[in-house]
Amino acid sequence: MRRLAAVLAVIVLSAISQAQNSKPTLADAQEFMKNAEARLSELSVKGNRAGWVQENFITDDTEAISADANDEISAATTELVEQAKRFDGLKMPPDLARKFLLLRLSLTAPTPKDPVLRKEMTKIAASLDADYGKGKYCKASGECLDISSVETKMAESRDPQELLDLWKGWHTIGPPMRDRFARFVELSNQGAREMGFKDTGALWRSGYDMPPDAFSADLERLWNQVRPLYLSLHTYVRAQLVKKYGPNVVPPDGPIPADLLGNIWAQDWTHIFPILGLPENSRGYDLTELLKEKNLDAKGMVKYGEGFFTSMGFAPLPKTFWERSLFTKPADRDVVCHASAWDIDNQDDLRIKMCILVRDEDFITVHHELGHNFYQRAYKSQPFLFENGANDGFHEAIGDSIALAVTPEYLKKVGLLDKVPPPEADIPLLLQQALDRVAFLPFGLLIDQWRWKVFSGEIKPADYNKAWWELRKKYQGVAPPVERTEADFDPGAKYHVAANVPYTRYFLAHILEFQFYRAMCKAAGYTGPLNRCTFYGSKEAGAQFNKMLEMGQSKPWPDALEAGTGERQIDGSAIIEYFAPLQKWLDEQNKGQKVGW
Ligand code: X8Z
Ligand code: ZN
Repeated sequence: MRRLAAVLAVIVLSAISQAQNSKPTLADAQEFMKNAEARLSELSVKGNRAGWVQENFITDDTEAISADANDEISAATTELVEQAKRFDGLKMPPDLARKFLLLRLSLTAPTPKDPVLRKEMTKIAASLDADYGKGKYCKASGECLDISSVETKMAESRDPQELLDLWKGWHTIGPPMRDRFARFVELSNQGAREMGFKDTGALWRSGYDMPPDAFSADLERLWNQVRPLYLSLHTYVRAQLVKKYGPNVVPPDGPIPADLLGNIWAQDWTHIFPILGLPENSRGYDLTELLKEKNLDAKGMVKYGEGFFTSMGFAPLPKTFWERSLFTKPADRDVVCHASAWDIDNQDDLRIKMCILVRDEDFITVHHELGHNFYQRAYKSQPFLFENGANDGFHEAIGDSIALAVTPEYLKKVGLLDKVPPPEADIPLLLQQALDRVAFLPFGLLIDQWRWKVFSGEIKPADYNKAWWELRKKYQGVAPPVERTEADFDPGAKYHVAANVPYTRYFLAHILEFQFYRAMCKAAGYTGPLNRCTFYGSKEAGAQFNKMLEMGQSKPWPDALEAGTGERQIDGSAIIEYFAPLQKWLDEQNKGQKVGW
């Protein structure tokens, strides 16, 4: 009898386990995804609140709270990715299959399954972000400069000694991050491998609706398209800097010292316009001056940004945006000043956090950040996993494409400028624009060329800094202004490395934004030269743009691109067309000069 009972028990148990192992159905997958999205959505709100507080009030406690919240998100995501494996091979409708794909890609810092290692990693991530936010250059005199002061001084000073001192000073924030960064790379790679990726870089490259290698090849194609334009600009700027500082400081046929370009990372050269050999008033106006003349404050600048979007038919920002955003640097505490846009509840609680200065560069950045917020609101009715940019480059390009439409004609329309400058001002205005958008291109590309190799192990910690400068020379044609060694960790002095934000998105954005801009000009019925087009007030342009925005990440990005522009490829022809008159002019000026370094 006993034996029979035992046999029966075995039979029953094996039937139960068979039922559990039996092939899951489509209904199971739908149910799983519904629950997964609900759980992640709730955790993301918690994570956003913790992140907001941490970056607005940097203390040991807020750092710990934020690390905990991220730990919870990572734990849940890793667990869901693991559980989702049982649906591998199940035939699903494209929408659902896309959600499973996006779930696997959703962590930019994939964590190991082991909770001890996972906690170690989320703590490191929070501490690096906080270190950057707290970062200061403290001089021997005891005076300390935060990033806003360093940036202002780098923009204004023309004294090579002072520039060098500021450059070296800011880069002292890097070395203390080095060991934690290396450990972060190890742990995150372990997490990526456990999810089935070769390493974290491979995971990042998988987010573009094509195989990761095809994406790398596409970047190369785009870079080759715009590289000649960059070289023309580099050659002209270098020749002018040789005139200003002499051949002993700036080698006429070598890379440009990275501290002379008006920006601590040499990624945006707009501030050196006055030393580039053009007459002082050649642009017809100086946006910084206009903003100051109008006595605009930080909030006033954001109001102008909002006004551009509403003129195109977008609804105004909610009241809470104005109550909860941070527009100016608080005097009494450390905050992460690096500008960012937030969508706290994945619905209407939109905010920006930015230490705005009344100057042209920040006017553009305000539009950049609002672009994120208007995108977020446009896709808020999508399911949770589709609440994102078509790809991350789209998210970065929205506000920038609006900022391109901040032309003299626009400034006149909104009462910031009295008289539109004559056509002769076009070259100076285009040069000004190129110092921002074209100078940035190689920088936008190289950060992740470095990080992808760091994640793959091709660049070892012992070569972090050497490899960094090799890439900066190769792509940007800049050199460190003073000898560097492996006691330095210069990548850590850039926010996105410290905060683990992927960077290729900005390279893509700087190409896409011209495509968006050209398409909106067309939608607005504009037919003149591209660089003078504004679509301020065009409801047609707004409606067309919105078609792309409201899709979020629900479809592969070429579908979204098509909805917004009629094109299916990311392509440099719009940026080339925009700058064509300038490139012709630059090449005439550059006759007889060596191109490259
Ligand atoms: O980080 C940003 C934005 C926030 S997403 C201000 N940008 C990059 C940078 O500052 O390095 C915009 C341009 C490139
Ligand atoms: Zn951005």
